[in-house]
Amino acid sequence: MSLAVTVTIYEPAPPTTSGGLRSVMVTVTARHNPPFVTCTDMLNYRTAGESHGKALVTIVEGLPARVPVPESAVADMLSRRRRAGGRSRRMSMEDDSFEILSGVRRGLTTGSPVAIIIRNRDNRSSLGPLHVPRPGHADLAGMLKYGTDDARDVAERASARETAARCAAGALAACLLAEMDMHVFGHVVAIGRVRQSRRRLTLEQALRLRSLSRFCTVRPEADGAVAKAIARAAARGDTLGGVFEVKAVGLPPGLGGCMTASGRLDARLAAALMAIPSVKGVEVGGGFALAALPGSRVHDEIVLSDEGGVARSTNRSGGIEGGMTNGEMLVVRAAVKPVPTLGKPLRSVDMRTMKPSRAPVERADVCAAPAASVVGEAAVAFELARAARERFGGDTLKQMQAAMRRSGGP
Ligand code: EPS
Repeated sequence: MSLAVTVTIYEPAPPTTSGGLRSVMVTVTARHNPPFVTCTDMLNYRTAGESHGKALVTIVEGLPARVPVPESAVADMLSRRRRAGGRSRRMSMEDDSFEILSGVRRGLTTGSPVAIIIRNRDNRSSLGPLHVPRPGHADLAGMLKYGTDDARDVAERASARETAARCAAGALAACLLAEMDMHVFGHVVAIGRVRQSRRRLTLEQALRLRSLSRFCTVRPEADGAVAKAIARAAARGDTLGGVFEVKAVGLPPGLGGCMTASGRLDARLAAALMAIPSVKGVEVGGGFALAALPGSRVHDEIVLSDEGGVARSTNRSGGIEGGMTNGEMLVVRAAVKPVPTLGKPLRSVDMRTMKPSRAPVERADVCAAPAASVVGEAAVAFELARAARERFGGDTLKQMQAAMRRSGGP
């Protein structure tokens, strides 16, 4: 079926005349399966909610229609984050039960925004003021920014509780990626000084091993050493940091871009990871270590593959060159600083009296790196899904899958 329509367009002014409107005739071909793909809303999410408020809310816009979203996918991501070792008693109080309020019908996305609510069990509105800022927390910077001597409102939003809502968004993104055979995997590689030695594993093996580890590592046999390190820190009134790694497989070449600064996928991944509370550093592939090596020992040689295409003999670039995926496995790592709320607190100042004081001791986690590894996985999944939406468009999952096949992706 063809349809003739008149469109009025604005013509930019040539240097000597004024601009004007002009009508042109265009023919629109309407078919059942349009040969073009559109992407009306790029993938985005927002969260609302405070640590001890009534609930956390996530709204995800821009998912294509008809993506299977089993509730178990969201439940699994939330429960992995909640159960990750090193947390405070708060984690046994919360159950992170959630409700999908919109955008999913009979287990499939409809294309409309997906809203998810996670109710807080510990929803005390009666928490007292916080006049002494904790070094390393958002307290002092937030007090100065908002012109207050009470950091409670700042701390309530800056709290890592909000990352539960990010995990819900990431779980939806992972559902979309899975339909395109892309899979994201986060795991802890170090807690304090306890480092996990590297291990070559298939995704299935890694998933199985991680499910056996309380600390989200692929070395469950080392859980004892990690637990000891965390318990020792807690007994000293101290906290620990760590490093997590996120890998992604099945990525087609060309996610992200090199034409604009904002298109670069490595920059976007770094921003998403740095936005996780307590993350102080991000590296891609060989990362900081590459800076000390000559180019000949850094760059991944391009060789002919058995299938007649090209392959890489190594993957020191971590799957990204020029801000785009190159078809290899994505490897990113993030450094998580120790939790700022200490049992044996550091020096600070009472902002009401301006007298020296010790930082307050509040219930808090001892080590957030295991939970952060789940949040990191969610964050990377979301950025990859966003980049895939940009590259493949589509109002429906099928259109997106077809566009990916046409692009020569796997
Ligand atoms: C947090 C402090 C702890 C954590 C909380 C983040 O909460 P509370 O002060 O109530 O003991 O448990 O994290 C979560 C509740 C969560 O779900 O991750 C902080 O100050 O950042």
